[in-house]
Amino acid sequence: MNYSKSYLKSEIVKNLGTLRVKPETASNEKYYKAVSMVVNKLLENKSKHFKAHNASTGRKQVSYLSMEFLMGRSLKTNLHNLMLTEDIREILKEFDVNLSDIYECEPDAGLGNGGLGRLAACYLDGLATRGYNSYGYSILYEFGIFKQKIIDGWQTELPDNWLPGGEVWLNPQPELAVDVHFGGHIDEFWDNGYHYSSHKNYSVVKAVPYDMYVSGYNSTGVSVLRLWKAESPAFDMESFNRGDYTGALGQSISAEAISKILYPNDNHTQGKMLRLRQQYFLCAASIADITNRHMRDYGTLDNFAEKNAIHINDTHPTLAIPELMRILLDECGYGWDQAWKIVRETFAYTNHTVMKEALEIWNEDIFKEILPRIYQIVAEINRRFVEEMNMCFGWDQMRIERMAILSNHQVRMANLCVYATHTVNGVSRLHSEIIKDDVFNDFYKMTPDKFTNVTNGIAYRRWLSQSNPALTSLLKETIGDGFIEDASELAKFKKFAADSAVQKKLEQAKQTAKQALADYMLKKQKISMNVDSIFDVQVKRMHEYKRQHLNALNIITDYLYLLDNPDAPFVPKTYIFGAKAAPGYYMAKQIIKLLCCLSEEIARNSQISDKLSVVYIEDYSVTLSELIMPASEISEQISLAGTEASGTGNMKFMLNGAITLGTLDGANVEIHDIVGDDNMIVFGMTAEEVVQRKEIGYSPIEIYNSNPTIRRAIDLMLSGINGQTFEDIANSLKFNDPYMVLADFDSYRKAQNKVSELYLDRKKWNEMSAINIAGAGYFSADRAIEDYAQKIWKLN
Ligand code: 26W
Repeated sequence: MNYSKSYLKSEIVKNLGTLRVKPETASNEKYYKAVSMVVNKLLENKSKHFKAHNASTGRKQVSYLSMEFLMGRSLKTNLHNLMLTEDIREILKEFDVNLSDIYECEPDAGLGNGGLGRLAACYLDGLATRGYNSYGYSILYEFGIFKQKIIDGWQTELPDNWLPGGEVWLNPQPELAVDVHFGGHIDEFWDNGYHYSSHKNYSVVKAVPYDMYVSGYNSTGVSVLRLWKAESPAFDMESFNRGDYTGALGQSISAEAISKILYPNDNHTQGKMLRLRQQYFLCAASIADITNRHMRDYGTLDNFAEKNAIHINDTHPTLAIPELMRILLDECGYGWDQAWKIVRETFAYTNHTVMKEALEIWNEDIFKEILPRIYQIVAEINRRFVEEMNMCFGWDQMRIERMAILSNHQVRMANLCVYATHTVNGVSRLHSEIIKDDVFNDFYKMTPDKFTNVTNGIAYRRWLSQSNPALTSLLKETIGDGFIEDASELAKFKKFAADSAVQKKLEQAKQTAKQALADYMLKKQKISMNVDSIFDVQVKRMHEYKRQHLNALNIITDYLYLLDNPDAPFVPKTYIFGAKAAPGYYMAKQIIKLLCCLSEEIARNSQISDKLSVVYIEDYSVTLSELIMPASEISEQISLAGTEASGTGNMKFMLNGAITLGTLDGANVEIHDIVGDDNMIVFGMTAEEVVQRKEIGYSPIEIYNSNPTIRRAIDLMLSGINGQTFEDIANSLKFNDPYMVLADFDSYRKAQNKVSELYLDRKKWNEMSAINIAGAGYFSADRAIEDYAQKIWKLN
């Protein structure tokens, strides 16, 4: 579809009118809204055409169920994907308005915590670009991931009220609202030799869908992200008239709570009732929507699995499985075996973490109380499963116990997922091996063919052509513009890696981006940055397994070295951090405080601060990552090997020419495969060595006692940094060190020294940088989606 500039201009003016402002006097906010309304309309129209095409060809539909979609901003990416950026820029110029200023008026749609939610958002882009018939399903949280404010080094959380600026992208579909039932009890009876059950006394929550459109790049495809808002059903007049005033009101209060706020936990479950309600709300509404559409198109669910692939993004939407069983059994009259066959051919599941504390387990009594019918179905799935297992492995009751879905008064979501789906995948090669060898080993032995790998990918245009214009022009000049559509063409850049003219421009592009980040930090946090120092960056959620405190320990060591040797040669470094901690994760908040205290203490020492500085970027977000990735020179990916499932930030850094300083963990392994030892700085134990080291017994206190460098750094935490002491971190490292920070410290420090040495040879450095950019094509979401489409969803 082609839209003329004059048409776009008149539409913008018209929408300003709707907003009751004149073009001459409208604020940037109003322009942001008006332009977004125009773009949203174009998307709606494009989506309509795409849906009509899909319906007429009877194509299989992918439904990606996820409790999180970390979308970030929409205007810039939609303009880019619709190839309208330049037209809109010129139109706005005619009104004396700057396009990049109006981008800044958009809040992030922060409907996710971190990697898992951002991956889901990237996949909507990939699905649309590859032209697949796709829906994302999630919850319309009124408040997304909290805003982080650091007060005296301590994280505080503020509500993220994103809807006032964000709702221009939401298209309500009230006619598609569905009811979701909670609580009550099940009446069972026999009639004519048939067994019936009926759900009584439930309370109703209304699920209203709001659609957000995501255009593909240079394709006719559009993904629909359908977000469910919870509402109380029409006021309960009956209870009101009966005099049950609180009952009539009470229902509406609890209904709306369901879509109020995103749980801010990453990799840690708390087993809260509201969270279970959220999960069932998403699953029941989405399954109703998918089956309703299918019935409208085909009039039967017999061919449901042939026409639908439903993907479960981690275990959070597992309840979609028993919910589809419920629809087939209770509402469509299928027998168990028929229904089970449809279910198993429909669902696939991705695991995103090996952390034990992230495994979702629900208390059986709570589960039964909130979801009585779903509980019965899960219990029956478990009964049949255990029966099946007893026939095969009756001699191994321990194994059956480990694999059971119900056990110990708990419902184990991961076991249900693995048993009920046709395919289970991990998110990087190493992670997929760990799943088979460890996390789901019992299941792997039973059904090895069920397990596969799809290495994660990113919507790379967001972090390259939309965020790094200087690098993008250099790439266009050297390899043409094919890479914007086909990431594998980035490989062509490799032959320019040693070209000194290209290297010079590459270095200039990096300098421009570093300056942009420095400008932002000065304006926003009143912090000035030395743009001639190495920008060494670790941005991701704050978690002990990601080892931001290993990074801190090395900085402390640098600091002590410079205190002793103020005049020693030292390659200037700026260590940059950005991370949110789960609000209840005390140790993570302590690590934030440690980093902030280090930052302040070092900044006060003017002899040292031009060589060494620490910058903590407040409120890390998708939008900030778009500023940070282009400015980065070192990508810190330093998790303990075997703990980070994949990582996706690592891919964004590489794409922007940062050198990875990392362990062989997650997708770092694949980055290493692509660029080799010469172009990545690897350190630390391998996943195998970690296992061995734990087997022989790991004693951090022995390292502390025998390694004076480590001892001195930890002792400084105890004696005080910027007037604060950090006993909890120090003692955890000395006496427990669950993520083996001390075991990897020496190796990490050597790697850091190697960074400084390499940076002195700028020719070599720029060459490494170019080789990383050239190697990043594999990590495109377009490729990852193609892998899912072929290996798992069987699309064509
Ligand atoms: C319910 C608590 C909870 C919340 C979120 C448990 C687990 C999660 C996620 C699974 C955590 C997560 O985001 N995992 C990340 O997924 C990314 C995308 O696959 C990977 O790149 C990261 O390595 C992984 O940590």
